[in-house]
Amino acid sequence: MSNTKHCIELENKYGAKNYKPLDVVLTKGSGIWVEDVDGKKYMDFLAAYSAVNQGHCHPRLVEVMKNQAERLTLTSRAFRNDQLPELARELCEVTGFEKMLPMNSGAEAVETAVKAARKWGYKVKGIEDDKAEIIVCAGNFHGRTVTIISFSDEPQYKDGFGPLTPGFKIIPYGDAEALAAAITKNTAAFIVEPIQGESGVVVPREGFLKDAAKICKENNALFIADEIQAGLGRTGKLFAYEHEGIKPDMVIIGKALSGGMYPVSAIVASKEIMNVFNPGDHGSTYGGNPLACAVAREALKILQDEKLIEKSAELGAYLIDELKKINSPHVELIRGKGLWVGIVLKKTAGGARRFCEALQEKGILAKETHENVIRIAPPLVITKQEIDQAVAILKEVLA
Ligand code: IF1
Repeated sequence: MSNTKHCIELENKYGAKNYKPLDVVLTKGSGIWVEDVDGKKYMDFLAAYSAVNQGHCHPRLVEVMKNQAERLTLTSRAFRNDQLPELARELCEVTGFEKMLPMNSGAEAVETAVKAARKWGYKVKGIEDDKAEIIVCAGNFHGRTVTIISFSDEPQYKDGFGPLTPGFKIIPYGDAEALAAAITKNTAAFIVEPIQGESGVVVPREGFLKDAAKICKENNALFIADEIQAGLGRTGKLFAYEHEGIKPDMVIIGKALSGGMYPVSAIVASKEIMNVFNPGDHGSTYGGNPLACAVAREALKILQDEKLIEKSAELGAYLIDELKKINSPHVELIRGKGLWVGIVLKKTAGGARRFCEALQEKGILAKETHENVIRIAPPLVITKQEIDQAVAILKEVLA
């Protein structure tokens, strides 16, 4: 029996079936490359949904992780540790915000943002008790907790998980007029992905984020950007909202904050907003632990030292140009920003999954989303030569 078959059988037997992954069992990774248990090598064109922007097993992250693991890993927030203050300062300095609050997963950071926004709504804006509303967009993906799925418009994410959390309104993505119409004196915040990932790398019309930020300001509601997937270089800027020259009131960060080493997330905001939290209001056993903080500090430095944000802008534009040159009967359109691209297939193409399986065969791992989109997001450490290599394979598969 091949190692692959063995692993798949074990997982199917003992694991909950909440995923339907490609049948590739990975055991090693380095940079953009991963290797399966049967020794086959692949280019990773998903990068764990942008968590591995710095590349697999980045040597600097491995080193910091090892050193910190030997020193101190967890104190809980009942005591202080010497890594959190440094991460807090460094994260605030690179993002240009005054304060941060550390958590672990992306969903926890989104929950933190929801709690901060509601509390700000009551204590600062003066919304009547229990009346706070948060506006979100159709097609959003912000995580899997009960509160977060409560404001998803994907029926599967909610089916069987009620009763759901009230207090959310959904407007069409990219529609500033709908936001203006939906916003009321009870609106605490608007939470938005600057580019929607799960929805298929959907880039809103130019000016939408700018208009939305203005509407929020005029109505004294917080503009909150979920940059968990779009942020930290993926779109060719540190944060995707920078493409429109705006500054949100709060930013939610996760995934690549640890370069794939360990779950680390955070929100950043002004003092005024963050000060709604008092001791005991919110927290997490692992949030802000020294191992997480040491890794995140290094992950941020790698983005800067290796100029990965600039690389994403340059190589992303090159990749999109090259993909647009492919003459395929199956491709409807190519969209994206930086090294984040959705290849949207025609209805007649027979679904994106079969193309992802063909890519796997030829040594590229990519993941379909929403039936018809092949989503492409390699680690930002990719080279131009590797992009050329991948484009040649994509050309064959899409022919
Ligand atoms: C899975 C999707 C991507 C996110 C944004 C918050 C979170 C995510 C913008 C929550 C997470 C993930 C989760 C992962 C697959 C992936 C995903 F297809 F499900 F939607 F990337 F497109 N905000 N996105 O994209 O972060 O709690 O997972 O750390 O398997 O659910 P998390």
